[in-house]
Amino acid sequence: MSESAHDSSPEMIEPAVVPPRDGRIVILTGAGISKESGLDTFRDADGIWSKVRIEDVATPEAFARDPEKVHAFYNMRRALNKTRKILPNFAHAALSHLEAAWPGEVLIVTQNVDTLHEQAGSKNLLHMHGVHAKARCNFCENVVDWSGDMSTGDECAGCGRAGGMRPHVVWFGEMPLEMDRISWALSNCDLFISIGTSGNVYPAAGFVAMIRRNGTAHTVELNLEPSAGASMFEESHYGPASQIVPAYVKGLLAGA
Ligand code: BJW
Repeated sequence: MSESAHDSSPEMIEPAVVPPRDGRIVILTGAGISKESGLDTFRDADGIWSKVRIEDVATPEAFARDPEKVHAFYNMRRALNKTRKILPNFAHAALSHLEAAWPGEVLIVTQNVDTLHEQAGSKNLLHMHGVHAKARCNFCENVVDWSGDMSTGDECAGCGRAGGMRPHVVWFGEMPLEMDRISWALSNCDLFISIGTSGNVYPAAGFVAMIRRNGTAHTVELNLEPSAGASMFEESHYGPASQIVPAYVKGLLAGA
């Protein structure tokens, strides 16, 4: 079945398929869900990668070559987010409500390095690309909360060595986090919903194809516009996340 719609400000979206009441739901989120909270996406016209080159700031090679440049990029983003008063929007709130109200299990796998899902109250959450407000020591792998600037002079609270602290985010060429738990969840879910991601970055971009090969779960895309992988989804709804996510969640819970 193929269902596709451009839903403008709907009150409720009736899902094409509602899983059984004890069904498992996996939700993949990307930068688009946080856009209306005031955070930039990566690949939209005004996105982060329109202002800096990935090769300069988001690879382990860039960090090895010029760590202060990479620190300056992340310090700038951390500082900017503090001044902007970034808060969860209706889409984050709707997913938190879904987790609380759905009789089965709901897991959010987010590519986002912000913490808006947890601020909205989501509990069952995996950050596959890390967290912006954390730092990791390259020497001992110790992970700590980090809210201010970071530099090559910072010492690790775990091993005491200086020069190894880096943002706890996943750069290109690095293995995303929690992949074992994510693979298990993808293989054992009844419904897979992808929200606010352009479908350009692997392995997340390949999740829908993996699920379609297994044929175990219904697949839904909720995005502002069709993503790179749009044709892989069995159902899709397009519009701002703050509108279509609450409307879809309302329909899902009404059908449960
Ligand atoms: C709205 C909206 C609104 C707007 N409402 N929607 C060749 C082929 C295939 C793969 C590769 C290849 N060469 C290299 C690779 C692998 C590489 C990769 O995928 N490269 C591609 C670019 C080709 N991937 C990796 O290296 C990853 N690691 C890896 O693969 O390890 C090996 C492995 C093998 C097997 C299994 C497992 C692993 C690591 C990727 C790391 C990504 N890191 C970043 C930076 C994080 C830190 C930071 O913030 O600085 O993560 S890059 C950036 O992209 C960030 C995001 O999480 C990620 C995804 O972006 P996202 O979320 O999709 O955002 P956008 O901007 O792209 O899209 C936003 C969407 O929202 C758009 O569609 C808008 O329309 C929509 N939108 N407003 C709803 N209001």
